[in-house]
Amino acid sequence: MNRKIIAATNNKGKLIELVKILSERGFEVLSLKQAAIEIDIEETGTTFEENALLKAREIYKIAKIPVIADDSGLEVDYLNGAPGVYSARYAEPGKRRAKVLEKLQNVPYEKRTAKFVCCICYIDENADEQLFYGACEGKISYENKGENGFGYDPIFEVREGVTMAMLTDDEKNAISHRGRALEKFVNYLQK
Ligand code: ITT
Repeated sequence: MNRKIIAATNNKGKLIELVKILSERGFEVLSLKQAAIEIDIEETGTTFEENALLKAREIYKIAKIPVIADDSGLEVDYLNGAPGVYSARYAEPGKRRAKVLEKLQNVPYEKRTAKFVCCICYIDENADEQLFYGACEGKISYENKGENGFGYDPIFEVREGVTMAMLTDDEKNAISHRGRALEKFVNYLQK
């Protein structure tokens, strides 16, 4: 199987993960840059699926070849699910993790539960649309730890004392919300 697919994202961290996971499964993944598409899509949806659909449709309209879009975020139980769908806009760049840590100051460990969620939207060569979901449960740490990954990874503990940013790429992809959603996508195509 060698299928060409455009990854409809401007997020470098996501792109690296999408390329790694999908190229290992026989896909040829093109970035927006490689597809010569320069666009900043306004995410007007209020749910992960709405935004994933919106991004995939916008790129499919331009490229007319299969597209995959990822809408994802961090849901913190103590914050009633925030930052959630607004994870990318929760605070100024570079200040988002600090904002979560500050809001959870003095919150005991057992109440720091959170999950990463991901909705993948795939549009195929016939313009058929499919959605796939993945989640990864964990806890918010008390401080940043680890250098790998991106976004909220350094404050998301997958087990006590170990953040997502302390895992290797392969370890993250095996358990992450994105890895799980993509696994479902790959299984769907193999059926
Ligand atoms: P595109 O829309 O161009 O794909 P984006 O960064 O705006 O890029 P989202 O709207 O889906 O993407 O925002 C998701 C945010 O959630 C992202 O910016 C990160 O801050 C966070 N996030 C998602 N997946 C993550 C992961 O695997 N590790 C850490 N943070 C993640």
